[in-house]
Amino acid sequence: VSPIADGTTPWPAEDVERYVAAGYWEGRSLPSHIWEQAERTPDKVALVDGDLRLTYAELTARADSAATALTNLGLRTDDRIVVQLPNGWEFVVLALACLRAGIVPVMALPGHRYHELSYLAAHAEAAAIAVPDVLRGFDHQELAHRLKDEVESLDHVLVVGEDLAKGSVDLRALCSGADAWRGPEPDSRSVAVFLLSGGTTGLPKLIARTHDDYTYNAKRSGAVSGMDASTVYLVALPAGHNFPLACPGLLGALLVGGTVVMLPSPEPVRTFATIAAEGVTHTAVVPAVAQRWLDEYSDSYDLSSLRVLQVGGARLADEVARKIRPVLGCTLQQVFGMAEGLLNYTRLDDPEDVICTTQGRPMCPDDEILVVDPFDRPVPPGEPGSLLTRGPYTPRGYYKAEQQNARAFTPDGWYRSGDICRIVAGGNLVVEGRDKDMINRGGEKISAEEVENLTYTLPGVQQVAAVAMPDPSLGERVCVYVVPRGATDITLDDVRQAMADLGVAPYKFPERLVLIPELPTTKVGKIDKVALRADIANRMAN
Ligand code: J2J
Repeated sequence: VSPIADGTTPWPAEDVERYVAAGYWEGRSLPSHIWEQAERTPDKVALVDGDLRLTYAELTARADSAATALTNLGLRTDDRIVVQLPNGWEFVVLALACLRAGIVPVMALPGHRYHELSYLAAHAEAAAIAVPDVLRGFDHQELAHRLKDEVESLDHVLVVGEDLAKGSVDLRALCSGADAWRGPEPDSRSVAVFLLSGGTTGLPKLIARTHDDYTYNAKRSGAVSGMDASTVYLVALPAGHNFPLACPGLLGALLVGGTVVMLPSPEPVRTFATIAAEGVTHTAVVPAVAQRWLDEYSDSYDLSSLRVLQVGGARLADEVARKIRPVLGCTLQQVFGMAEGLLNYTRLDDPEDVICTTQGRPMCPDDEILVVDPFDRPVPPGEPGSLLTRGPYTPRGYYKAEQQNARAFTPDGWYRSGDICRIVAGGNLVVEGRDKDMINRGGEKISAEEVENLTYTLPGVQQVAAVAMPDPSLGERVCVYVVPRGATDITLDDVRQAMADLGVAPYKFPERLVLIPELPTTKVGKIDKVALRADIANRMAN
């Protein structure tokens, strides 16, 4: 039995049987499909990063060699590596090497800092961490060594960069060798990757995705977004996020023999030039980026190769959706997805109205969805309610999180997505809001509870509530309402500084603070966040 299996919640046997019988679970490891592809088209370009172009044969050879090198470092099947790498070829080679060797990458986000990474490394009991040396002025390598000193399980710091510190392993060298891989194929039911939950609790939760379910996740997504061997998929969002990773993302493209192009960010000028130069056919962005692309686009750019622009991660306004085809000349695909599993897509041949006003429908015939009232009773058709889901690629629990699982999953295994949805004609979902205490800052998910806990570390804070404030470009930003203790004067800078001192990811820092003598409460005595959200919207309008 695997050392991490006891932290996961397996699907019930009768569901497994159904998923296998229906062909969703193929009983093979995820990389076995990609290596098979490499056998078929060894000379096809698989990966492009700047001037570097790797064929399928070269990419899989590098990943094999990296798998062997990781094993030589002492890493074994089911060991975990926290991966926080920028979008570059090293990310892809390391991810494939891990999958090949059954080593489990924990997909951290670029913004994560000490506060998040120390927790992730400890909770996952990671044996290694992979980081850049310095990125955007932040010394990730130094932080990684601090973590290695503090987190008991952490033995190796793998670094991409020029300036390697003593004790760092050169990840580029590790990913450039030519050794064969001779280890066994990972079990298809074992954990392939750990993804991070979108943030509703004090600390992020880990989502264990298996080879069987994640392969299906990427393959079925690829079919729904029209991927084939002619696909050129651009990774512009952080590659460790579920969306660009596997929905269908870079893995989906590699599973069908397409080409993956890596860019460090979705900055419009460079992205447009790359789309033209590489003949990009598919890419994925969040609504804030789509808006920026619409604003920056002009006829001087050639985006004629782009067939599908996927937009998801936060609600896309209908008015913005309607501009995508006329301005950028491609088909919009709305994606309402979650690292927990369920993926909803508008289909490429849906009527324009469905594409522009809904967030699509589940990709799998055996995705189960329920829209319920606060007592978990199904609402009448067409009415808004909380979305519950189960299915062949939606795990039944978070990793080692009994308490959170009791809240986030029903006893019969439905995941409570926390989104308020309506089912409209054709079974499409419209996302109307949410009943989870999360702030969605341009697709980056921030737990209100976490921000509150961090703000409480200031001695002058008697009470605090974090809420989303509306924002024209990012959709939402973090606002904190603070009841000060006595006559203390608390400023936004105080709160931000406290969070910086604790090593919190900067995207979580509040961007507005409102001092208030007391917080409004509901009839049952809970903090009334609906009232606070209305209050901040009102303050901003005036
Ligand atoms: C409204 N809210 C949305 C949408 C996600 C593809 C796309 C996105 C994610 C993702 C993902 C939304 N409209 N179109 O993993 O593979 C909000 C919901 C949801 C939460 C999940 C993918 N698309 N959301 O965003 O795990 O609140 O995944 O429950 O980061 O984002 O967040 P996350």
